[in-house]
Amino acid sequence: MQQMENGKLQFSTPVSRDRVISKFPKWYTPQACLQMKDHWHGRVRSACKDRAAWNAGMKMSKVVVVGDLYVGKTCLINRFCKDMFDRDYKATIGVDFEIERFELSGVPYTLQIWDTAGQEKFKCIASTYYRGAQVIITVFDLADIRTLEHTRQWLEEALRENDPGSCFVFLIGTKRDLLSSAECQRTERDAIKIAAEMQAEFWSVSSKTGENVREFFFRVAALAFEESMLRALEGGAPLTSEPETSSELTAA
Ligand SMILES: Nc1nc2c(ncn2[C@@H]2O[C@H](COP(=O)(O)OP(=O)(O)O)[C@@H](O)[C@H]2O)c(=O)[nH]1
Ligand SMILES: [Mg+2]
Repeated sequence: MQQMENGKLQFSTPVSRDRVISKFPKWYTPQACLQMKDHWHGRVRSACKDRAAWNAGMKMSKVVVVGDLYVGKTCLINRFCKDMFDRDYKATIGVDFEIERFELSGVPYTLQIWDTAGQEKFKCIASTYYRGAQVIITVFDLADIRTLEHTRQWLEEALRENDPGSCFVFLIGTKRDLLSSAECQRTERDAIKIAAEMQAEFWSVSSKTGENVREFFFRVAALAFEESMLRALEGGAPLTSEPETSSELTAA
């Protein structure tokens, strides 16, 4: 249930219980992760306790999903947003994004998750699709190594429409269920190297079985939320993901 009030989107229903994130979600592998701490930034922790502070913050992030046709982008979004897997799913023309509402450390937060609606077929996605993204999810098929090689180009294209350093980048290998564990390990090793080059966090998932899908999106929500809060608190200054200093920890 949502309605417009003073030009702002208002939600009249509470966030569903399975979207409540109380603990900072963990990375998939330490070899390719955006940051390794397992708790909220001290300033964010204190701000979360203060309603006035978080009311001033940004409460929505745009997430764009890119990658070759058929790698499983739509299935990934559907598994998380609708908890379904449909082998014959076809993107509905005209529907561009899903809205997912979370509650993190008691604070409401929304992800706007954009699907390409088939534009990637022509290897040419409209620039409005990328613009203003805080999170870029580059997707490849673990069972088709060429799609991994193409992720660099997809990322380059997405970054062209955004300020350098303003986006979180994820590299996602899908269809894990189709590979033996030996095959999976081999491909993951290659993917981790590319993720490091791209300064991306790597995850390996299956939308068919649901493996790691929820964990992955919780991680996306947590990192985007934390960064938005910090940006709001710091008045728009660019952020680093450096570890907290001891003074920040004691201040919390
Ligand atoms: N086995 C398996 N098949 C998948 C998985 N994810 C997607 N697929 C299949 O891959 C095909 C393309 O998926 P889709 O999400 O439409 O790809 P998109 O073009 O990147 O959006 C479909 O036939 C899906 O059923 C997965 O995790 N496991
Ligand atoms: Mg699709």
